[in-house]
Amino acid sequence: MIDSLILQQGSDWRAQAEVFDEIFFVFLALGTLIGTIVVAYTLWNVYKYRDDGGEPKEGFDAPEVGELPTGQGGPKAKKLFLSFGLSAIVVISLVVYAYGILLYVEDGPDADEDNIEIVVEGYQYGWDYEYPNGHTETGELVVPADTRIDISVTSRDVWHNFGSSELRIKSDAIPGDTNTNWFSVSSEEVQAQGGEATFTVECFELCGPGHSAMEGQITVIPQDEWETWYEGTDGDSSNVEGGASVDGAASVNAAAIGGVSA
Ligand SMILES: [Cu+2]
Repeated sequence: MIDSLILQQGSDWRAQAEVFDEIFFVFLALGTLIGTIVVAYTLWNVYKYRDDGGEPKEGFDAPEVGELPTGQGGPKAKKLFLSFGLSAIVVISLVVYAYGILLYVEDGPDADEDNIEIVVEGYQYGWDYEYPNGHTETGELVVPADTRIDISVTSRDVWHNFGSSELRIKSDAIPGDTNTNWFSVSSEEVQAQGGEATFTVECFELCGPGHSAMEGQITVIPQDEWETWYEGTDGDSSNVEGGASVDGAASVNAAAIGGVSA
């Protein structure tokens, strides 16, 4: 089970939300399973070794406080080594599994350079977004579906923290420093939300009296709609070459991204 989960990440893009939900589920399921076994085994021993008022059985080596378990009838400390060994296997498996999957979260999926880089700048009390062509938006970040969005998060006044609970992303916004993160929303999700998926952005660092109202929004729309919108934005259009060539680039982009996610 653990192997197939790690391998799965190379074959397809997975949103951070999906990865974190999976880690949460794996830890919850294993914790519940092991907790049930430990509590059941404890209760069983409480019953088995209860004081029923009778005399102890012949040759029974009763455990004493402070003494290592001896493994009744078997090699010394058999149960101790068994439980220690099983615990070690479970813990090491979880560490390897979680570390492997978190490396994917760190690096993100391979976007073949079709990613979009957005500079996010926090201020008291809101968010500014700068697109590759120099266009800026305040409050609402509009991005295309099925695309890896790379964000560089910084601040122009005090410490903030840019995050979206629904997307499971969160990055410190520190003046003079830049933290990078990524997210990607599938077109299936956009369709499920009626052609436009919206996610609330909040500040997760107490930054002043307006902190609790420091909200923004990430809006994800279909790729073709986004290309049209992006062409219409002002600012330095160095990355958008205008006219027919943009349509050409857009369809090449869409084909390349389709190929990656297929
Ligand atoms: Cu803030």
